[in-house]
Amino acid sequence: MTERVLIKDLAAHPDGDVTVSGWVETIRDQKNVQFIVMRDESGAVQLVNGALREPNPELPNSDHLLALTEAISALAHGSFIAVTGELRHNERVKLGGLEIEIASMDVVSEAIAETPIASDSSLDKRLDWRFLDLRRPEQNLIFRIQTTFEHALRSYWVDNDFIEIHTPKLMASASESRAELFELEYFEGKAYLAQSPQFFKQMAQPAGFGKVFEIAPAFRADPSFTSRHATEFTSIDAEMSWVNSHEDVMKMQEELLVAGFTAVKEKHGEEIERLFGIELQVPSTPFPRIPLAEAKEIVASRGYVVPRADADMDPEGERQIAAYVKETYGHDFVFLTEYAWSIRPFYHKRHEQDAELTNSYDLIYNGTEISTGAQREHRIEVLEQQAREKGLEPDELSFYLDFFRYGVPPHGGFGMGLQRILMLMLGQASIREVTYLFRGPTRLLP
Ligand code: AMO
Repeated sequence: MTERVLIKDLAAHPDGDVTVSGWVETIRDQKNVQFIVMRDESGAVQLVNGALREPNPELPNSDHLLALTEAISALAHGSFIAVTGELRHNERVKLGGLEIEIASMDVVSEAIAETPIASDSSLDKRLDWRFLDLRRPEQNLIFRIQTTFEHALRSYWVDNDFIEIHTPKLMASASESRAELFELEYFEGKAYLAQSPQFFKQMAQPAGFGKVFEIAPAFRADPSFTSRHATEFTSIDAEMSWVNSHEDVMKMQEELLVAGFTAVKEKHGEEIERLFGIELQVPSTPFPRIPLAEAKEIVASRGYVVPRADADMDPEGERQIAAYVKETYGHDFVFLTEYAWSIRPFYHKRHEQDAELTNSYDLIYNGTEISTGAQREHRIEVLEQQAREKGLEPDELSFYLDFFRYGVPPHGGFGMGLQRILMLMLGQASIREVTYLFRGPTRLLP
């Protein structure tokens, strides 16, 4: 057998002997000819065999051809096969303009003939059989896009002198709020799963790291079944020293996103258009910025009043402000800024001119929140006071408050949900579609 060739490389391969391997996607078993569409991680190719149904003593390889024909007839969808044959470029072949005439086929791993899911299966059923669902080319593309996107973010950060950190996910306290907290037994005591790397990414500031980032799991015991919530998701986090305000954080985040979207468009733009019917837009900078209070007025003037004047935008409010921004600025992103202190965590820095507001923002993309960012309060007395105001027990936070007692530069950062970005980028209805293995209140398997 010659060396395995990936299907995407066949177009540039000369006619002649090749070996390809992958799984059987479709079979057309006709009397005189058999066609297999075989897929691998890079694409699909048509394999063809001139069927021999009866022994033919005039053919020197009659036995071999008979056996091959029978083996193809017996093939189950999904089986993994390795095929050696003759590659022929032929414009009339719809699939990629080439085909391989099978010389020999090895059924490497047989599939059960009945496939448990079909193209019209429900999302839940597909997730039960996620490894089969992931064989679809759209799914394969999603995870290649994810790879490119994360790689571009990392490259941006590395080029800009950020240090990559890996903070622990087992914690002794809550990392955001006591709500949505997973508690687990930890030897003689209790531990909690990290809801965010918040405290430990901030620790890098007094540690003198300057600028840090992390891409890692975060856990939220959120019982909701919305399209945008998971109990475990991938959090993209950054934190940097010496920011003057949240504006510096937004500037970095928009540059970062431009780097990510540019890389995805360059590498996968055509396929995204072909498989998802979406022409990916690389956002221009600066992204529009609208103070939250003003955004609520704009939304109200469009006929939708966000319930509870003192609260965050609700999903409909987010959709409305995004529609306004799209109509007015032609932009898919908008920073909503200056959130009220009453709805922000204790570690956000209050506005110098107006203590009711904070130096913080949310980032909305295509009508859904993808990120929260802020300048942090770094003055220990103020931070302790803010923790008390939020009803937190400074004792329980002492490990965190200690970070601020030995000198710490002003700093700020953001957290951003990877799956939300992918969902919105690719026009998917739920983060379940873009999560390798989704975790929700009723899903721990597979
Ligand atoms: P926040 O709680 O807003 O902020 O989370 C940041 C981003 O994480 C994503 N996200 C989720 N994605 C899927 N399922 C969930 N249950 C879920 N919860 C959050 C969202 C959200 O915008 N420490 C702050 C960030 C900071 O200030 O640096 C934080 O965690 O995309």
